[in-house]
Amino acid sequence: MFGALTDKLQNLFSSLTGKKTLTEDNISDAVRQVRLALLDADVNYTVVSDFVKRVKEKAIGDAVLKSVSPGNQFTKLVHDELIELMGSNEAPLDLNGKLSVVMLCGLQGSGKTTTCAKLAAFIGKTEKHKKIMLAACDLQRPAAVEQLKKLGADLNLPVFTMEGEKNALKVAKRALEKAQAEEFDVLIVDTAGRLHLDEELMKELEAIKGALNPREILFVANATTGQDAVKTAAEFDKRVQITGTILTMLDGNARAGAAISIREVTKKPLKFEGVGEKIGDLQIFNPRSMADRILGMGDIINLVKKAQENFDEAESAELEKKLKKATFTYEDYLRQMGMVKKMGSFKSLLKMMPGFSSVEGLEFSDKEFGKLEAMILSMTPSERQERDELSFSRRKRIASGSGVPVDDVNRMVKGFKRVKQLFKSMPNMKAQASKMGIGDLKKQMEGFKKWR
Ligand SMILES: Nc1nc2c(ncn2[C@@H]2O[C@H](COP(=O)(O)OP(=O)(O)O)[C@@H](O)[C@H]2O)c(=O)[nH]1
Ligand SMILES: [Mg+2]
Repeated sequence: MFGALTDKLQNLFSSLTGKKTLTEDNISDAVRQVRLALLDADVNYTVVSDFVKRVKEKAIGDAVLKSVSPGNQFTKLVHDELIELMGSNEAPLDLNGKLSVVMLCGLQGSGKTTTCAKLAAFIGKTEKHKKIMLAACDLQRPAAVEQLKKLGADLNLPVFTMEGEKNALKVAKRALEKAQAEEFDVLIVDTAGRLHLDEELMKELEAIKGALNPREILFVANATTGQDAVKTAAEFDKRVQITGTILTMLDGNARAGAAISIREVTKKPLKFEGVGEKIGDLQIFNPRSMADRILGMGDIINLVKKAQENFDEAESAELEKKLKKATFTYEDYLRQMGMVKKMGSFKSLLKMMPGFSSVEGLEFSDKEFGKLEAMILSMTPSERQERDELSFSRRKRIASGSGVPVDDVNRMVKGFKRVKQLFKSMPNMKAQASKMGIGDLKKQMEGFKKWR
């Protein structure tokens, strides 16, 4: 995600691994390199200076206590400090009002309108009982109202608009009245993009805030703009006192600058991150997960979360038990692959992890899944339970039964064995995720690597 910064830090850490102890000299050198790498990644200057000062003090303090594996020690230090800088914990939305107004603001094109819809979908999923309405208060761009209307229609949620109205404040007030009258729980308000220098539009935003008294005023920041996003966030905060930030475009050429400095500069939490154009591409901002990604340690937390969302809990627990006892059958494999397919391509998930940028043979299209299903259904019950060795003649029979070449059957058998092996060598992912430190993370990686 943050290519250059991640590479530089990883090189630095591995160069420290060769050292016997952390001395004041090599600490100074390492800290200098961290400083340059962060500045290069467009992290705010003051934030960088304070950061490296803290890292240095702690590294020197640490060195006296224990002089083992300086590389790991230093990596852990930087990792911990990054987490702290980004807020330590997840910051949940405040939706505790009778009617909670959530207002989004920011520059043009930062992702506000899309994020309104993503947020609505997120709240709809996590707090199913809540009645949600969207309000289209961007009247600067004619297409903006249509855009929100379409997104709302896709989500089956009402979008408040006033055709022909030019005054955003009026629309905001009416939206609030309607939401109150109809007892909505959440009103998500889209606003026009504006520069903090545009006095008239900033006054409009203040007026909307005054009328709606939002519980959340979220600044939407495009992460590819680095420090510019941070400066703008601070300006918006001065005018309307934001309650948090949502970073968008983290799937693109994002620079780490915004993620690392925005909380420290505004003193307001990072609440969500946008990682794509689709409605589901929004996740809670997790400082530990972000630190992992910045340091190139893969994104285990989000991987596990995504897996949990899409895997049937009971069914996977059952499969896991079977795998441990080695009674995993081809039928289980088929079910497993069905879940993997639901989860999206396994490959894109594995890509979030270090050393996995090029995993082959893990993608499942509907067509491939159909083939897999046909092959497994062409097997006899005892073949499916691995009670019969799959000899060449059996494979040929399965191939003709399912209308595929024998090669495909061979590949399917190999896939089955691989998955069986993978899950045997993998510790229980769910239990691990919550209490994972760097050491555990590495162990987990080893599990995956062995399989590869
Ligand atoms: N890749 C990517 N695109 C995004 C993300 N969020 C929004 N977009 C896209 O960015 C463009 C501008 O978004 P929009 O919501 O209209 O921005 P607004 O002007 O702030 O309302 C649209 O094409 C969105 O699909 C994101 O997290 N990742
Ligand atoms: Mg918009």
